Amino acid sequence: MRADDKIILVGNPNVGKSVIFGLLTNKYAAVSNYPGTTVEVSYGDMTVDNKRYLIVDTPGVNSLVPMSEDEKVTRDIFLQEAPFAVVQVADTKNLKRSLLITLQIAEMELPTILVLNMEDEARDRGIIVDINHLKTLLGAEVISAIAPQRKGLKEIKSAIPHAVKPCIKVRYEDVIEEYIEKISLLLSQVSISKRALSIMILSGDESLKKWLLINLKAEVIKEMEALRDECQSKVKEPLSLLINKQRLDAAGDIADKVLKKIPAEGGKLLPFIGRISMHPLWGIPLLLLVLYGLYQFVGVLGAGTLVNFFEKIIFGRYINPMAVKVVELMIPLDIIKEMLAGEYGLITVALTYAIAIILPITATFFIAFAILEDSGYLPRLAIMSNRIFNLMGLNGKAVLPMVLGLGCGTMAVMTSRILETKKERLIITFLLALAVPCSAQLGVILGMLGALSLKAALVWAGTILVTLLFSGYLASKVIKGEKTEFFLEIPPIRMPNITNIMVKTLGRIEWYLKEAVPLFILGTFILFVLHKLNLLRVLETIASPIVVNLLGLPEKTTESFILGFLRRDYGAAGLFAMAEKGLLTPVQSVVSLVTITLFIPCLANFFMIVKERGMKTALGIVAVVFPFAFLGGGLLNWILRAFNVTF
Ligand SMILES: Nc1nc2c(ncn2[C@@H]2O[C@H](COP(=O)(O)OP(=O)(O)OP(=O)(O)O)[C@@H](O)[C@H]2O)c(=O)[nH]1
Ligand SMILES: [Mg+2]
Repeated sequence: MRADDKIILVGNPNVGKSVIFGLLTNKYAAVSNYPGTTVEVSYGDMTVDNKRYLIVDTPGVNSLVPMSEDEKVTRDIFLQEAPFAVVQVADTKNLKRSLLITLQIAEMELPTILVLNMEDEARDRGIIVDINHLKTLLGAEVISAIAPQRKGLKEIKSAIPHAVKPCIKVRYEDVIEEYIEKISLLLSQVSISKRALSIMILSGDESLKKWLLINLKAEVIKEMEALRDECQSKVKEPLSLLINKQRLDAAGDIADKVLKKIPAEGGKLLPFIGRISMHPLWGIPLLLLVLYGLYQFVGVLGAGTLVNFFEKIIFGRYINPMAVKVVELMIPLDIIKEMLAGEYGLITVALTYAIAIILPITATFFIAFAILEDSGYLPRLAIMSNRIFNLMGLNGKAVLPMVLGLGCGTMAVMTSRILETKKERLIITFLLALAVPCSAQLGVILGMLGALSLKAALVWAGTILVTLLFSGYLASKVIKGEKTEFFLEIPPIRMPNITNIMVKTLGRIEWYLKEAVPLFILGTFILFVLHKLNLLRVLETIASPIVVNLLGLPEKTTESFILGFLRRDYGAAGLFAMAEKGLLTPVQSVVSLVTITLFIPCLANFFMIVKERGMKTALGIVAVVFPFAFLGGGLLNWILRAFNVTF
């Protein structure tokens, strides 16, 4: 058995690569109905005929000449690994676009299998592909598939050991061909063909530079660059454009030969919903409906009914009294007793908050969010908000990470890789840290606001939105860099897949229990220690000018802010518990909620920012966000009191 037989799964964004990866390897990779779900490579094993292969799932690409960071990840895989074969997953509805990538892989001279996925949706639109003819034209295996129904899966598996190099070849115009030859002569053998690499170099792919510097001598690179400039001087259009155009023509020719149109047989309802969801006017009632549904499901069912049940009944009547009794009986030391079941007890506070308050809320939010992710609504929301985001120097594509931030800011920082410029990525990271509440926190906030009034909810949402727009606008003025054109692939509206939603929700709950709950226990323990050393009082006194005078909150709120350092949702949960006990007036509730929403990102998010943008940026963001949160809360407090607003 050779361990190095790698199979690379590639294709355009949102075509089903991760579904196929999951089926081949029995390993779950996130699947959603929007482009850019996968931004990092994942690996899994598969065995065919007693032979093991390593399957590599990659971020979707529109071309193997990368435009954004996630596309670069995929291109780099080709340069680093010499794959045994490439499985290209294509959307049958978009054959021409897919063939553009097929031609690039063929240029690399790698054994290839082309999977024409989403056959069901293509058929609904009356699109049929002559598979046999396409096989002959490409000189490689072509398999049609409907991944979620496992159709084509067996065929893919059994084709992998016999994959062959496609024989199709794009001939570029003579000058380009001449220079491809010349540059090839300077190259030594790499994992992809010299011809493919020469074409990449001619395309002027900047992101290739680092790799070239490592693998070639400086004078060779200089010579190649001179050749490229020479070639450029002999043609009118930019070489990259010309090369792409000629490849596109070739892809178009093939598509024309194999595509057949039949009468469409698909339903009308889903496409109709898809259209109105982006309509400048009708899109708004639909958005309100979605928000209302979210509020009912997360705010009323999750934060109301379920929390009540878990907190008051399960924990309040059974677990906590029992824990107190058991601790009383079993533990001899008073201090340990207090640590487990006292005012800052690990069982009576940490577990109760984590399991009885936050878990039901996050679980309902995870379900709702997974449904939205699977339906294809999120990219449509991006289109709708394009204009607002333009004000902030961002395009609608940036809404995607923002909306995903409502799920989890940490993941969203990673998704910002789909944005093309550094400026956009930086602004998004900043806004995510400042003003986008994550699912856990949002749920708790919704729950608290639900108990107050609609007016309170509107004031909270309004303040956050104004802050978002204002700081986004400022950031776009301060941070230098160019703006890119808006281009976002809109997938069709699909019926959400129950299994996928369940797998995803369970995966996220598992993540929550494993990573978040221990942190919460740690947070409560820190509070306990501070309390025992009498430092809590000292801290509260130090924070008093800000918490009491500026924000107009009770001193005890400082504890929630301390918890908020670990995770913002714990901060919110602390407030939730205070409000439940009647320690916060409605105005104080709203002010504290706004402050905790704007509060610094949680630890996990902070580390992700460090990983993606570097320590300096991360610290810079915290240094801006922290005072901003208190100033924002303070300002709101002042306005609410000045105008005598009640809720
Ligand atoms: N109707 C239909 N839907 C499919 C098919 N294959 C995948 N999907 C859906 O298409 C969406 C995208 O699937 P993913 O596996 O996440 O796509 P991907 O290619 O990994 O996407 P990125 O990681 O964003 O590049 C999901 O909502 C899937 O459920 C298919 O054959 N038919
Ligand atoms: Mg994927």
